[in-house]
Amino acid sequence: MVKEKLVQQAYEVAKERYAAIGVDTDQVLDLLQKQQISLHCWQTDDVVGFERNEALSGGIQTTGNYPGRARNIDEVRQDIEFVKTLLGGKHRLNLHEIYGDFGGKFVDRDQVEVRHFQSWIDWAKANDMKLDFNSTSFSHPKSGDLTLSNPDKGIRDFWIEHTKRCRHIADAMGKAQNDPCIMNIWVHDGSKDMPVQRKKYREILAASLDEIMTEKLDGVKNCFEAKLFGIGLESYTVGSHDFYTAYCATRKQMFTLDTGHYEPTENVSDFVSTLLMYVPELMLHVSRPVRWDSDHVTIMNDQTLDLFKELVRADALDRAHVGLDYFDASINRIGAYIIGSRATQKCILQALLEPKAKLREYEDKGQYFERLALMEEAKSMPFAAVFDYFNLKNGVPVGEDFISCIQQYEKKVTSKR
Ligand code: RNT
Ligand code: ZN
Repeated sequence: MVKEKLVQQAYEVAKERYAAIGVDTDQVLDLLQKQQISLHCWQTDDVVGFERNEALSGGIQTTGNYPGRARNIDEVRQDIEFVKTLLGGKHRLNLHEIYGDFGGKFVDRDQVEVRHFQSWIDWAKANDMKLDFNSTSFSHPKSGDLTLSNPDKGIRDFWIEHTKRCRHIADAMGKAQNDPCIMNIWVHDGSKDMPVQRKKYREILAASLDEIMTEKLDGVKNCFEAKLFGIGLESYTVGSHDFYTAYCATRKQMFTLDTGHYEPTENVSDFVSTLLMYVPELMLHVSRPVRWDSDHVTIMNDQTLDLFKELVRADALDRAHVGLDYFDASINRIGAYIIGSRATQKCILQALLEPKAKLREYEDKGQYFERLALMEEAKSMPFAAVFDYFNLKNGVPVGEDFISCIQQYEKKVTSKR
């Protein structure tokens, strides 16, 4: 009770402080309330899925063996249902094809059907969540180094068939939820050492993608994820940033920007404004690279803040779909979920609380000292009071209170797995 009162009082003070710099916190809270985050199902089980129960391939890797990994579809659902109770707002669930409900049978990737996801569609409806989807070209005997860009027609056709089927599944999800399902296409295709026919594989990839996209399906919106390199695929990535920027621009498709897929010294936010000029929408994979695309848990760091600030400054937050993409197996996986989702919300909130109008005015007048000064001041404005109030209003734990909730869940559920 005491805490509630303090949170309310702090919010009232914060509201006045923000009003003084031209920011309406109630309006911002409405925007944050509507901002959905697509929760990546793969944080629950280290990207293993239910197909063959094997560790990852395809140049990505989880490290750590903290106990409590979700081992089956019921445990994944149980974890997501719990995660939902700790987050303010309404969120989506992002599934990979390997998380299908295969009923204990082996279903190869070129055989997957909508019916393998019917129980997810029903579950999502019952839990008031919308679904997003991903084709899965890694962790399979035919994954190798090249999938959709493979010169071997047999292998290429296998993956084309898989991805087409995934579009049908996503379409069914979108239609069932009356809102397009965002389907991401990421293939790890690349090479450990220097290929001499770089153009050839890129041409094949573009042709495969064009073929996959021929059928018009209203329930699905596709997005294409670019990458710098994968483990064991360091010298060449077929679907590089320039490849997908050009592909998405010419095909008018959504581009997936994963914050782990850039050089450590690059600031991802710098790519946003250019992409927004030439592609219709962005899908974000909010992650945290540490020295490489390590997929550490997202935190409220400068990179993530800058990304959302850039989107808000460009009036384009509504053109971005926010998703998470990290997989940390070294700490409590549910804790990792909440830390990353809440950090993302905090970054979005801070971006929305920036005194945008005033900053633009200073810039237009060439008042650069004033612009920098206000930017700096905005950083230490009481945004946390607004975030606490958001959580209070949503009836979810405020501040560090979520730690004990996760400890209880661990005691009762995950430690028994
Ligand atoms: C890999 C990509 C991709 C995957 C997920 C599991 O580097 O970021 O998005 O992490 O599809
Ligand atoms: Zn990603």
